[in-house]
Amino acid sequence: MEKRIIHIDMDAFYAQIEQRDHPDYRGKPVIVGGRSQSRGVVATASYEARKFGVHSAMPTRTAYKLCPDGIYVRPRFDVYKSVSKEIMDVFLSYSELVEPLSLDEAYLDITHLVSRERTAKSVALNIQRDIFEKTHLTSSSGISYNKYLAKIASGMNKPKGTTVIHHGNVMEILKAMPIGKFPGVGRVTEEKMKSLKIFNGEDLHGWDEADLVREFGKRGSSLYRKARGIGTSELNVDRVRKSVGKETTFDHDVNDDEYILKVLEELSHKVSENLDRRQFAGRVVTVKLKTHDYKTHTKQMMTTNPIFKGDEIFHYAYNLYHEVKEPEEPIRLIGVTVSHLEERSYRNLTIYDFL
Ligand code: TTP
Ligand code: MG
Repeated sequence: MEKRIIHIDMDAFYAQIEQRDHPDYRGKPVIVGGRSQSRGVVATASYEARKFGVHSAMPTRTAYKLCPDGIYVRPRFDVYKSVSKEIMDVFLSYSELVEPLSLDEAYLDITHLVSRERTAKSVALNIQRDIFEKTHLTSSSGISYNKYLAKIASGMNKPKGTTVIHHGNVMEILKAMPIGKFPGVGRVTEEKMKSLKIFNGEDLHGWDEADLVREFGKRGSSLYRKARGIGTSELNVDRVRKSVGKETTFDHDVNDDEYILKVLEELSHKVSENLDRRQFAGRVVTVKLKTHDYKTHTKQMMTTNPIFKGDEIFHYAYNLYHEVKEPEEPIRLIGVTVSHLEERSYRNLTIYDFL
């Protein structure tokens, strides 16, 4: 089955954060980077500064000549890292399958979230909205059926873009693309391509695989495929979240069953919301509690079918609670987890899911 991959990339990441945190920088050319006098380079520039020709990796000295009235600031990596973490949390609330590429960009496999009623594009828009609500920062997204096309798409309408590359427009986009913009084509390769009269995707498309391999070695095959919209959709995911759990610590030790069960019911519904969002269901329910002497007790149970509804989770949690809770012992923490997760349903996707 064909996958649905989203590539998300924050707009002018460092510079946008500086503008967010310093309202007087907004709407102005902001350049984040090393010292202007000596060897420093530009990390990034706001879109206002880019109009002057300033860009990443340019010596700050050069930037200063192009844009003498710009606001030059030193990077605050701690802040950027904590924002990056917030973004990552948003991604993980949509999919287990997230491959971060740097602080401000990642691939997400959202195949399981797409249906007739819910397009991949609407999922991307929701993610961008959530990022904005959480961080007050804008991002751009690209949606396609493999990774490199999703990445190309996210760069097509920056800033605040949401761009889909599907089977109906892929060749048109690739053929018109300057050869230097193809992923994997650096400065040196670009020059060689041009000397071979390959200026864009259409020129590249005209070459045989064997000829490309002769000129560019192994990379020739990859370029041959890239000219045709073929690429991998497998994410490199090292950490897969295999369970969803919620817990509450009480202000003081509690021994009121009615009250504790009410909390447990709320937690069950929160777990359900999280599972629902990612279209997952699980086969094992675990209840955990900590007694007043900080000892942890857990009890788990296998369900007959994968479950995800709040009431179902609570049904199991209710029984488990009565098995694990000692009547005389007050507790200070209660939690419920659903694990052994699986995707709720698969269906075949078609080109129409993109539209
Ligand atoms: P990018 O995503 O490449 O750039 P950007 O987010 O600033 O702008 P946009 O995506 O809208 O084109 O890089 C993310 C951050 O990484 C960037 O804000 C600063 C840092 N960075 C460097 O420090 N040096 C570099 O050469 C590049 C390219 C980025
Ligand atoms: Mg970016």
